[in-house]
Amino acid sequence: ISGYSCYRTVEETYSSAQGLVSQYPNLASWSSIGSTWLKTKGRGGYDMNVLKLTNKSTGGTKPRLLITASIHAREYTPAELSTRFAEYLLANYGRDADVTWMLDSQEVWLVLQSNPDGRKKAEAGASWRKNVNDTQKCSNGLFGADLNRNFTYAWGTGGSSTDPCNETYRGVSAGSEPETQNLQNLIKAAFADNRGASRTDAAPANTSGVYMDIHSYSQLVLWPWGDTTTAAPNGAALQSLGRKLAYFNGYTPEQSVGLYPTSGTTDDFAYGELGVASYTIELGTAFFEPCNTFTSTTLPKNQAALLYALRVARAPYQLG
Ligand code: 0X9
Ligand code: ZN
Repeated sequence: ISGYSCYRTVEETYSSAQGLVSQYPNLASWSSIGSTWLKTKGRGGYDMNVLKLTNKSTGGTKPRLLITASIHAREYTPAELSTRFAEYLLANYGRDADVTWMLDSQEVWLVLQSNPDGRKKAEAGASWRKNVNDTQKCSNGLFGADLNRNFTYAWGTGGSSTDPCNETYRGVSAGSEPETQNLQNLIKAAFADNRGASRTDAAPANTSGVYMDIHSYSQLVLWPWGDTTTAAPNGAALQSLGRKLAYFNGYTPEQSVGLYPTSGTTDDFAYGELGVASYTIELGTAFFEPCNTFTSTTLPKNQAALLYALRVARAPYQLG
């Protein structure tokens, strides 16, 4: 559509990522994290992939920033922002001292398209949010599970639907969807050394890593919990970094329940299971906005926020 040509399709996103790996073999890798729902059924579908960025010749376990983008199919802006962020980091390695230091000492893992089956339906013209699991038929046509209600931590504790035809359908069981399982395994791999934060017990102050799940839209920076107004045990530190991120992008920072109650979400899983500093960013003012406002506003403001998240990923509860 004219004015929106900046949003790469699933295939274009994947080929851009593969192009980066060929261009920067010492800095980038691209690997499958598993199959989408359609692929598990042999009905087409996709591999889900992670793009990992770091200087491969400097070793040791490095702190990580994990970004998942566009888990909701019609939210195009997050995938494009994340792809541009990867391109920015690679293009500036060896040129910009800050970027060079960050890729020498830290890692960025990006899932640029977190719901490629759904995204394909959106690209075909549907206003699609969920995955495309059509096991349960829907007269309204809105089958599928909301992947951001299907994660296993405190699944089904409010703010999700038991109706398979509802846009916030939580799935038949906790972690039932292959996309959820692939993303949960990746989150666990990224932050394997961490221990979880329980409802009452904070993650240690020296916990490393930052997780960002990027959506559109509403101009928000959100952090756990989503299913209770009680502050998370690391709430003060989560709020401090959340407010700092909001300085960069100009958005409103708040605990996610303040938007509306949710459960089974990405960020509550990452924080609850692994104690990692976890945020949901809601970009901009539309699922996808005209390319001129994306390029002039949403991209630079949020690139700055992502760079800050990467800068503090070695100790977000202390540096953030
Ligand atoms: O409802 C959602 O999943 C998110 N909004 S969206 O319009 N992109 O669908 C907000 C989720 C906020 N809650 C948590 N992140 N826990
Ligand atoms: Zn969303």
